Amino acid sequence: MSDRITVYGALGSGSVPVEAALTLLGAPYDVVEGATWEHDPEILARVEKVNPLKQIPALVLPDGSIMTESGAMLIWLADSHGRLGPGIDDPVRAQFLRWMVYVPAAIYSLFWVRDDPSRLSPDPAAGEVIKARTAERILDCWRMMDQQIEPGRFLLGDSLSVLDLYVTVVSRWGAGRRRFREVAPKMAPVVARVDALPELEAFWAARFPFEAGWER
Ligand SMILES: N[C@@H](CCC(=O)N[C@@H](CS)C(=O)NCC(=O)O)C(=O)O
Repeated sequence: MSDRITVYGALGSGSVPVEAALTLLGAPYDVVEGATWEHDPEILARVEKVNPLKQIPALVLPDGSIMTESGAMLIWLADSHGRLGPGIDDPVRAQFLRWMVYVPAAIYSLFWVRDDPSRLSPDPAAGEVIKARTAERILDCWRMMDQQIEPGRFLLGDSLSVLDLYVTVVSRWGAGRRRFREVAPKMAPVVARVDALPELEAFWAARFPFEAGWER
Protein backbone atom coordinates (compact mmCIF):
# COMPACT_ATOMS: atom_id res chain seq x y z
CA MET A 1 0.00 0.00 0.00
CA SER A 2 1.29 3.44 -0.96
CA ASP A 3 1.84 5.90 1.88
CA ARG A 4 0.92 8.87 -0.31
CA ILE A 5 -2.02 11.14 0.41
CA THR A 6 -4.05 12.55 -2.47
CA VAL A 7 -5.18 16.13 -1.94
CA TYR A 8 -8.04 17.49 -4.01
CA GLY A 9 -7.14 21.15 -3.93
CA ALA A 10 -6.48 24.38 -5.80
CA LEU A 11 -4.24 27.41 -5.81
CA GLY A 12 -5.03 29.82 -2.95
CA SER A 13 -7.84 27.62 -1.63
CA GLY A 14 -8.55 25.86 1.65
CA SER A 15 -6.31 23.03 0.54
CA VAL A 16 -3.27 25.33 0.83
CA PRO A 17 -2.82 25.16 4.64
CA VAL A 18 -3.17 21.37 4.41
CA GLU A 19 -0.60 21.18 1.61
CA ALA A 20 1.67 23.50 3.63
CA ALA A 21 1.41 21.18 6.65
CA LEU A 22 2.19 18.13 4.49
CA THR A 23 5.18 19.98 3.04
CA LEU A 24 6.57 20.92 6.47
CA LEU A 25 5.98 17.40 7.75
CA GLY A 26 7.73 15.89 4.74
CA ALA A 27 4.71 13.65 4.12
CA PRO A 28 4.37 12.44 0.52
CA TYR A 29 1.30 13.76 -1.31
CA ASP A 30 -0.12 14.39 -4.75
CA VAL A 31 -2.50 17.17 -5.71
CA VAL A 32 -5.52 16.65 -7.93
CA GLU A 33 -6.61 20.06 -9.17
CA GLY A 34 -10.17 20.86 -8.16
CA ALA A 35 -11.07 24.56 -8.43
CA THR A 36 -14.75 23.94 -7.74
CA TRP A 37 -15.76 27.63 -8.03
CA GLU A 38 -14.87 27.67 -11.74
CA HIS A 39 -18.06 25.67 -12.39
CA ASP A 40 -16.19 23.39 -14.79
CA PRO A 41 -18.39 20.24 -15.02
CA GLU A 42 -15.34 18.00 -15.33
CA ILE A 43 -13.78 19.40 -12.15
CA LEU A 44 -17.08 19.26 -10.26
CA ALA A 45 -17.64 15.63 -11.27
CA ARG A 46 -14.10 14.77 -10.17
CA VAL A 47 -14.49 16.45 -6.77
CA GLU A 48 -18.00 15.09 -6.22
CA LYS A 49 -16.61 11.55 -6.37
CA VAL A 50 -14.68 12.24 -3.16
CA ASN A 51 -16.91 14.89 -1.59
CA PRO A 52 -20.64 14.99 -2.42
CA LEU A 53 -20.66 18.64 -1.22
CA LYS A 54 -18.37 19.38 -4.20
CA GLN A 55 -15.93 21.18 -1.96
CA ILE A 56 -12.19 21.08 -1.56
CA PRO A 57 -10.02 20.23 0.27
CA ALA A 58 -10.73 16.53 0.25
CA LEU A 59 -8.13 13.88 1.01
CA VAL A 60 -7.82 10.29 -0.08
CA LEU A 61 -5.75 8.68 2.65
CA PRO A 62 -3.28 5.84 2.05
CA ASP A 63 -5.89 3.26 3.18
CA GLY A 64 -8.34 4.59 0.56
CA SER A 65 -10.60 6.35 3.05
CA ILE A 66 -11.77 9.88 2.40
CA MET A 67 -11.43 12.88 4.65
CA THR A 68 -13.08 16.27 4.27
CA GLU A 69 -12.97 19.37 6.54
CA SER A 70 -9.77 21.35 6.52
CA GLY A 71 -9.66 21.91 10.29
CA ALA A 72 -9.97 18.19 10.99
CA MET A 73 -7.26 17.42 8.42
CA LEU A 74 -4.84 19.85 10.02
CA ILE A 75 -5.45 18.56 13.55
CA TRP A 76 -5.12 14.98 12.36
CA LEU A 77 -1.87 15.68 10.51
CA ALA A 78 -0.37 17.38 13.57
CA ASP A 79 -1.51 14.61 15.91
CA SER A 80 -0.43 11.75 13.70
CA HIS A 81 3.05 13.22 13.19
CA GLY A 82 3.48 14.55 16.75
CA ARG A 83 4.53 17.89 15.25
CA LEU A 84 2.97 21.23 14.29
CA GLY A 85 0.48 21.17 17.15
CA PRO A 86 0.27 20.74 20.92
CA GLY A 87 -0.12 17.15 22.11
CA ILE A 88 -3.18 15.93 23.99
CA ASP A 89 -1.69 16.75 27.44
CA ASP A 90 -0.23 20.10 26.47
CA PRO A 91 -1.73 23.02 28.46
CA VAL A 92 -2.41 24.94 25.22
CA ARG A 93 -4.32 22.03 23.68
CA ALA A 94 -7.73 23.46 24.65
CA GLN A 95 -6.98 26.80 23.00
CA PHE A 96 -5.58 24.99 19.96
CA LEU A 97 -8.83 23.04 19.50
CA ARG A 98 -10.89 26.15 20.21
CA TRP A 99 -9.30 28.19 17.43
CA MET A 100 -8.97 25.28 15.01
CA VAL A 101 -12.76 24.95 15.14
CA TYR A 102 -13.45 28.69 15.27
CA VAL A 103 -11.67 29.45 11.98
CA PRO A 104 -13.81 27.11 9.83
CA ALA A 105 -17.04 27.53 11.84
CA ALA A 106 -17.08 31.32 12.21
CA ILE A 107 -15.05 32.47 9.19
CA TYR A 108 -14.40 29.91 6.43
CA SER A 109 -18.08 28.83 6.30
CA LEU A 110 -19.10 32.36 5.24
CA PHE A 111 -17.27 31.88 1.95
CA TRP A 112 -19.96 29.45 0.80
CA VAL A 113 -22.24 32.46 0.36
CA ARG A 114 -19.57 35.08 -0.43
CA ASP A 115 -18.30 33.03 -3.38
CA ASP A 116 -21.80 33.03 -4.87
CA PRO A 117 -24.34 35.27 -3.07
CA SER A 118 -27.07 34.09 -5.47
CA ARG A 119 -27.12 30.96 -3.31
CA LEU A 120 -29.07 33.03 -0.78
CA SER A 121 -30.71 35.63 -3.00
CA PRO A 122 -31.13 35.87 -6.79
CA ASP A 123 -31.28 39.69 -6.49
CA PRO A 124 -27.89 41.20 -7.50
CA ALA A 125 -28.43 44.18 -5.17
CA ALA A 126 -29.04 41.81 -2.28
CA GLY A 127 -25.89 39.97 -3.35
CA GLU A 128 -23.85 43.15 -2.88
CA VAL A 129 -25.30 43.60 0.61
CA ILE A 130 -24.52 39.98 1.46
CA LYS A 131 -20.93 40.46 0.30
CA ALA A 132 -20.45 43.65 2.30
CA ARG A 133 -22.04 42.27 5.47
CA THR A 134 -20.18 38.99 5.39
CA ALA A 135 -16.93 40.91 4.83
CA GLU A 136 -17.67 42.92 7.99
CA ARG A 137 -18.64 39.78 9.92
CA ILE A 138 -15.34 38.12 8.95
CA LEU A 139 -13.40 41.17 10.14
CA ASP A 140 -15.38 41.15 13.41
CA CYS A 141 -14.51 37.48 13.91
CA TRP A 142 -10.81 38.17 13.38
CA ARG A 143 -11.04 41.14 15.77
CA MET A 144 -12.66 38.98 18.47
CA MET A 145 -10.07 36.25 18.02
CA ASP A 146 -7.24 38.79 18.23
CA GLN A 147 -8.62 40.20 21.48
CA GLN A 148 -8.64 36.75 23.06
CA ILE A 149 -5.30 35.34 21.99
CA GLU A 150 -1.82 36.11 23.31
CA PRO A 151 0.63 35.14 20.57
CA GLY A 152 4.34 34.65 21.00
CA ARG A 153 6.39 34.20 17.87
CA PHE A 154 3.42 32.13 16.70
CA LEU A 155 -0.26 32.13 17.62
CA LEU A 156 -0.05 29.63 20.47
CA GLY A 157 3.39 30.57 21.79
CA ASP A 158 6.79 30.04 20.32
CA SER A 159 6.12 26.88 18.30
CA LEU A 160 4.72 26.93 14.79
CA SER A 161 1.45 25.01 14.58
CA VAL A 162 -1.11 24.16 11.94
CA LEU A 163 -3.23 26.99 13.41
CA ASP A 164 -0.61 29.45 12.12
CA LEU A 165 -0.82 27.92 8.63
CA TYR A 166 -4.62 28.04 8.72
CA VAL A 167 -4.90 31.68 9.84
CA THR A 168 -2.12 32.75 7.44
CA VAL A 169 -4.07 31.44 4.45
CA VAL A 170 -7.64 32.30 5.49
CA SER A 171 -6.63 35.87 6.44
CA ARG A 172 -5.68 36.47 2.78
CA TRP A 173 -9.25 35.86 1.61
CA GLY A 174 -12.23 38.20 1.68
CA ALA A 175 -11.34 41.73 2.72
CA GLY A 176 -7.67 40.75 2.47
CA ARG A 177 -4.59 41.02 4.59
CA ARG A 178 -4.49 44.84 4.81
CA ARG A 179 -7.84 44.94 6.64
CA PHE A 180 -6.82 41.89 8.69
CA ARG A 181 -3.81 43.83 9.93
CA GLU A 182 -6.05 46.65 11.12
CA VAL A 183 -8.46 44.44 13.05
CA ALA A 184 -5.96 41.84 14.28
CA PRO A 185 -2.82 43.74 15.34
CA LYS A 186 -1.55 40.91 17.58
CA MET A 187 -1.93 38.20 14.93
CA ALA A 188 -0.64 40.35 12.05
CA PRO A 189 3.09 39.97 12.85
CA VAL A 190 2.61 36.22 13.22
CA VAL A 191 1.08 35.74 9.78
CA ALA A 192 3.80 37.95 8.30
CA ARG A 193 6.34 35.62 9.94
CA VAL A 194 4.62 32.57 8.43
CA ASP A 195 4.52 34.27 4.99
CA ALA A 196 8.30 34.67 5.28
CA LEU A 197 9.24 31.19 6.57
CA PRO A 198 12.20 30.12 4.41
CA GLU A 199 11.02 26.49 4.47
CA LEU A 200 7.76 27.59 2.80
CA GLU A 201 9.17 30.11 0.31
CA ALA A 202 8.94 27.80 -2.70
CA PHE A 203 5.62 26.43 -1.50
CA TRP A 204 3.92 29.85 -1.25
CA ALA A 205 5.31 30.81 -4.68
CA ALA A 206 3.74 27.69 -6.17
CA ARG A 207 0.44 27.49 -4.27
CA PHE A 208 -0.47 31.00 -3.07
CA PRO A 209 1.91 33.47 -4.69
CA PHE A 210 2.44 36.97 -3.32
CA GLU A 211 1.53 38.71 -6.56
CA ALA A 212 1.39 42.50 -6.95
CA GLY A 213 -1.55 43.83 -4.91
CA TRP A 214 -1.99 40.56 -3.00
CA GLU A 215 -2.63 42.37 0.29
CA ARG A 216 -5.42 44.46 -1.36
N1 LIG B 1 -15.92 23.06 5.66
C1 LIG B 1 -15.05 22.89 4.52
C2 LIG B 1 -15.26 24.05 3.56
C3 LIG B 1 -14.59 23.83 2.25
C4 LIG B 1 -14.90 24.92 1.22
O1 LIG B 1 -15.77 25.77 1.42
N2 LIG B 1 -14.12 24.89 0.13
C5 LIG B 1 -14.30 25.81 -0.96
C6 LIG B 1 -12.98 26.16 -1.61
S1 LIG B 1 -11.85 27.01 -0.53
C7 LIG B 1 -15.15 25.17 -2.02
O2 LIG B 1 -14.84 24.09 -2.48
N3 LIG B 1 -16.22 25.85 -2.41
C8 LIG B 1 -17.11 25.41 -3.44
C9 LIG B 1 -18.52 25.29 -2.94
O3 LIG B 1 -18.79 25.42 -1.74
O4 LIG B 1 -19.40 25.04 -3.77
C10 LIG B 1 -13.60 22.79 4.98
O5 LIG B 1 -13.26 23.38 6.01
O6 LIG B 1 -12.80 22.09 4.34
